[in-house]
Amino acid sequence: MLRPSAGRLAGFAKPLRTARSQWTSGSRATMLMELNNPKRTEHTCVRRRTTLPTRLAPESVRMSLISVRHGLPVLYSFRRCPYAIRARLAIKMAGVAVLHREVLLSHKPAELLAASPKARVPVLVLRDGSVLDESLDIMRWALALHDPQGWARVDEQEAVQFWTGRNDGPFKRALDGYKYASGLAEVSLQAPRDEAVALMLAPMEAKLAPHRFLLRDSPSMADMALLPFVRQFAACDAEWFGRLPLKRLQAWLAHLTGQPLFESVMSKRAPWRPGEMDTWV
Ligand SMILES: N[C@@H](CCC(=O)N[C@@H](CS)C(=O)NCC(=O)O)C(=O)O
Repeated sequence: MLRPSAGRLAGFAKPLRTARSQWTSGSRATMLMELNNPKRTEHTCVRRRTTLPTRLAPESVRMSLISVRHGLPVLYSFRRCPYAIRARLAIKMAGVAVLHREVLLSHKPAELLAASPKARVPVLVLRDGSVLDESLDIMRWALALHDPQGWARVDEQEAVQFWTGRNDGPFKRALDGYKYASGLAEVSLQAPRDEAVALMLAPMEAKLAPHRFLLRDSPSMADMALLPFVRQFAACDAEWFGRLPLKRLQAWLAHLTGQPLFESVMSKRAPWRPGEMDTWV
């Protein structure tokens, strides 16, 4: 179970090679080191179907010991964090087994701070001790190992960068302005809300006219990386969002958040405490 068969590994050879050219972030060196590590097969533990319970039952203790011995990557995550959600989506889609440590942002464990002084989630600590602490890098890492639905395509790299750049920059700032103004006077939330619609949601609506998803008729990394943020925007005032003349975007959001994949990465977990049994993603 924990060591992928030769057939599975052979299946990974192509995605691993193609993804290498897509990495442009600061963690590139770290990830190349990881992929060049001949032992990488030991942590690319793949479960095709995620049937294991998210909390380890007593009978799973043996499995847990095996996984610890094999040193699975450790994911520090926070359930509602949109960056962590996108990372979990890619990890789950790839079927890569990682140990999940749910974090309270108000009480971050020392292990997380030691791994990444940025003190943000998500953080993925790999078997060789290298660290990925940018959500998009974690997505690329997971999809480079296995990308059964072709979310990450080399020829879409620029488009993904365009959308995620706009999302993680100006849209996130407007979203925060809107979110934190919710409950205050209407006038203080209008400006960031309108800005978010103008710079992100309306252009997304336009992109969804020729095809069902942002770049094509099937979901890509762009869709999955933006989804948690659009969801957060919509949740600020679901009624108001529902009245927007953005029918394609609303259908896109409802469809993707209604998928079992999305639901499965949103399951509730108790915060991890040092010394406690880890759970699987
Ligand atoms: N650029 C980072 C951003 C991650 C981030 O900002 N995460 C937030 C939670 S949604 C965080 O950990 N904030 C630290 C805090 O609130 O203490 C990424 O893409 O992973």
